[in-house]
Amino acid sequence: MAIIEIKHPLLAHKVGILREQGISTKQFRELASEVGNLLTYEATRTLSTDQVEITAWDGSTLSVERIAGKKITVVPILRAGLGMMDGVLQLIPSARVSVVGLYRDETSLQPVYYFDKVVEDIAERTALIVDPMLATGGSFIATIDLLKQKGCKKIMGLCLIGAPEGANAIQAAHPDVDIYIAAMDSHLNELGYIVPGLGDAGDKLFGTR
Ligand code: U5P
Repeated sequence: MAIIEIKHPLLAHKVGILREQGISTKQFRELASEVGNLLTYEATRTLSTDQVEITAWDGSTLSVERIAGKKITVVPILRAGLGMMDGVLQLIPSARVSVVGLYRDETSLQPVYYFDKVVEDIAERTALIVDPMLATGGSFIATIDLLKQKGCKKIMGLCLIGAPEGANAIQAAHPDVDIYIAAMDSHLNELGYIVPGLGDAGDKLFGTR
């Protein structure tokens, strides 16, 4: 299983507003972050917990659950991934952040690498990649390649909207990686935009168009 579309009324509602023409930068930012938050809640269902003993309010010893062993690093793909990151960090406030800089060449649609700053102990952490749009899948695949090269063993992804082309590409390249997605759309147009989609997520988040 690699692509997990989360069906939830709150997600459907918020993604519907994100698609509206003329949405303000402020509202787009708020909603992208909220969807990131809701997807994090779903993706982290698979984390395992350990039992630990605490001293409870009345002085008694109590066994409670704590998220086990390996810690998380959030991996926003620059720049659009930053728009979902705050929502993720609200639920996992102590997560380290590993940034990967890629842009998509407008003609070839291939991802072009320009920067990364990944935590040193990546081999010990679960990576949670965030990028709002899964179009050709090139950006996600390049990021997963990079993280695996650095020794990362457990990788998940969060995405607002995906296209079947990208979903198939990830399933073929990295079947071990689960991507949690709020909406799966119809197809890509000739410019590599998701249809119906929401346009350019980076421009909407940063107000650059
Ligand atoms: N992208 C959009 N809107 C689209 C399609 C792609 O904003 O309709 C951008 C996203 O910013 C994302 C990147 O980071 O392209 C993913 O493209 P791809 O590498 O999956 O083709």
